[in-house]
Amino acid sequence: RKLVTSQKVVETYRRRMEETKLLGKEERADFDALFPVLVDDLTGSKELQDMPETNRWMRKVLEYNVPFGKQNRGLSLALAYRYLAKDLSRDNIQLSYVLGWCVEFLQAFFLVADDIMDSSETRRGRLCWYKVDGLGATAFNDAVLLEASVYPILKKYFREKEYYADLLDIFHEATFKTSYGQSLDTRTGLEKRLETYTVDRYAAIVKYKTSYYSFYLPVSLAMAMAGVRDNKTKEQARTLLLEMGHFFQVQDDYLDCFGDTDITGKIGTDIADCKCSWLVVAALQKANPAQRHIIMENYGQNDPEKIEIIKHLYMDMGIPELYLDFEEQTYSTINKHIEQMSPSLPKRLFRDMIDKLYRRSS
Ligand code: GPP
Ligand code: MG
Ligand code: MG
Ligand code: MG
Repeated sequence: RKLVTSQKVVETYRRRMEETKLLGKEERADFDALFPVLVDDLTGSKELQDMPETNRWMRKVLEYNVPFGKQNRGLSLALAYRYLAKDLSRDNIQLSYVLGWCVEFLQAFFLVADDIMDSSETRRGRLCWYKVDGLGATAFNDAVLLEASVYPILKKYFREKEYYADLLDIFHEATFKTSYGQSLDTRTGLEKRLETYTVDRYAAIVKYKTSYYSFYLPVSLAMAMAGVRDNKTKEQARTLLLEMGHFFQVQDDYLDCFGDTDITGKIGTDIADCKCSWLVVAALQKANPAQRHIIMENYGQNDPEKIEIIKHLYMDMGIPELYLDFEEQTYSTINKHIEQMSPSLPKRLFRDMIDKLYRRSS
């Protein structure tokens, strides 16, 4: 196993992240510049001045867990706002960045919690937060801190806006749906009943655990900010964004098994955790009795030899090729759906988003 926390790996990972980010370089610099401001907002409030050492802890939690990702969600929100807004003022652009960071805070909360549930080792090229300094279960409260960070920021920057209540609603709904998806994901993995690993079960898990918060949430927040009120328009965007989310999670599942850890920044855990991954669903669908037996005997156990057996079986069964086919076909279907969208929606936004995902390796 490679030493994933070495400086070189961290640098490779960060360079790769820089290359693959959405938005232009300058806009990204403005976006990045806001993060320390928000950290100061959260940890420097008058009210919490009697908690100096916890403010220092909070700073550490934020600085370790929030930046350093691809920031796809935060940046796609900013991009969406640019395409959707009728009057693009500097102030509103800044506000879209603030909102983008709020999505990144929520994402950091999900990831810290997800890594505990999935018994993962690394994230974004470094140790998972719960593995740092033996934090263990204490990291659960840090996940709560990250989620709770969203709301003081929303209050400070958006309280006076007519769309403030919409923002709160959208965040609450996305969190609720994501926890539903995560619940089905983790319980399916625990029960280990491979007969339940169907295409429908897979689609339900992914729609809830990933697509809502990763794709619908950022665009839906940008729509609220930009004053897009038409329900039909919102519904159309939602359908397409959930489709994109499905595409994204299939890629995530592929990379968990066949990705390069130096580039993804995380060591895969899906086989050991008996996850209802796209790969195992595909393999179960086309397995003959002997292959099914191999899956039954070896899937879902934290044993490097058994994990290797599953990986080899996937290769023997042509699952990576099946994945490449799926990626090509889905990419073209999604592009077709983008072209069919109503003219009231900015097609360029969706094209930019799907092009960032196509053939991704991180
Ligand atoms: C991705 O699953 C889903 C999430 C990160 C949502 C977590 C939701 C919670 C309510 C905690 P994954 O485990 O495949 O992601 P990764 O591969 O990045 O670990
Ligand atoms: Mg995980
Ligand atoms: Mg997970
Ligand atoms: Mg994964």
